Amino acid sequence: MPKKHINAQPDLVDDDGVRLFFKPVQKKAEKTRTKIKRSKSLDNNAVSGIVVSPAGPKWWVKGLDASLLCTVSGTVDCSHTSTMVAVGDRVWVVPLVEDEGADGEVVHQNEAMIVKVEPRSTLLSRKAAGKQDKEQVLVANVNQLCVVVSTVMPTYNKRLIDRYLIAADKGDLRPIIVVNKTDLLADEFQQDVIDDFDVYANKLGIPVLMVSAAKNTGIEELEAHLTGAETLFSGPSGVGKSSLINRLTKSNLRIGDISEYYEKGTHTTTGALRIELPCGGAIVDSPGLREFAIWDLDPQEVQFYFEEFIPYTTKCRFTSCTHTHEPDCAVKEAVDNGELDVERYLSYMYILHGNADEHER
Ligand SMILES: Nc1nc2c(ncn2[C@@H]2O[C@H](COP(=O)(O)OP(=O)(O)O)[C@@H](O)[C@H]2O)c(=O)[nH]1
Ligand SMILES: [Mg+2]
Ligand SMILES: [Zn+2]
Repeated sequence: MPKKHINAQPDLVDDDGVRLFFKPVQKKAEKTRTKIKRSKSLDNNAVSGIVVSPAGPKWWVKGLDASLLCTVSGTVDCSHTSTMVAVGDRVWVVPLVEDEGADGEVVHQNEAMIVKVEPRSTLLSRKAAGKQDKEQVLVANVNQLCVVVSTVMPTYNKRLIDRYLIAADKGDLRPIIVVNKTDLLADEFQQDVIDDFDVYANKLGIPVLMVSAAKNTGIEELEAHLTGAETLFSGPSGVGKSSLINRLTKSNLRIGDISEYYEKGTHTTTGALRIELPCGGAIVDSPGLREFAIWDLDPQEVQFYFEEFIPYTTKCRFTSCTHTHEPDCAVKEAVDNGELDVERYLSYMYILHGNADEHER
């Protein structure tokens, strides 16, 4: 199975305003604000913490006994090259002492400077918004991806689900599919939706949970899947991610108006937020990912992410078969006779041809 590549060309400033360590020559003024220095010995005052959310150009870091507002400047010890700091990163910070210096600048007690970012065990990235061909790390060190969709309002989109599943596979994240708003579906249609997810639950072995945040059903089963894990909640906006997280964590995230809030322009960042679960583990909430493009995927690789195709791909007449137009293609035959799911094949075609489905956002 092909794995993630994180060898993106670093740029001066990434989308969240984090200063990276390579600089284009034409921007000399920005030089040396942040330097990377490997394996430098840690400051005696450094404390460890986890990055919880962005705060403009700064970051909230949760230490053992306090939350600290952290800047990334000066010298940072860090081994990765794309997006220096992301939500979920394990970091070391040096608290800033109350400054009585000549410039009279007062530094608040809850402020600190990130001096080291630990290597990431996993990461989920996307192509940065806009034209630039650049990787943006959305979240680090999660080990599950919970794809949240809803039965209706909005109706789930399988093209998008399959894209998320590829992202999970690339990032080594265990996938879970949550279908929320079952309360909006008449009883006689519940089974139809369950059948529609049969390929995921029974062919691919992915947990598919039917839940309702409004009616509080299925929440305990969901909780059992989340306990002790670091789980990213992803999915289109409006499906009920925040509502579910509020149910699970007794927190008070804003419901309904989050995406509107982000679209108003005051907050253009994709601000993820890590929230600890009372039962152990944590959830990372992320606003709807508008341009969820799969980073760094070669057309020849796409078929390997559709693992149920693999027993058939070896039976195609041509070893280089793309399973699109070739004669004697075992994958197409299996789709025609119902052995392979036609919707999964459709997703394969969309992704292979680089088409984002109009409706998937
Ligand atoms: N009927 C129904 N509405 C829900 C459910 N979960 C969330 N909602 C509503 O869906 C809208 C979007 O919810 P929100 O949690 O903000 O979705 P998010 O954008 O994915 O975080 C709000 O109006 C919620 O009240 C549910 O299980 N059933
Ligand atoms: Mg939300
Ligand atoms: Zn083929």
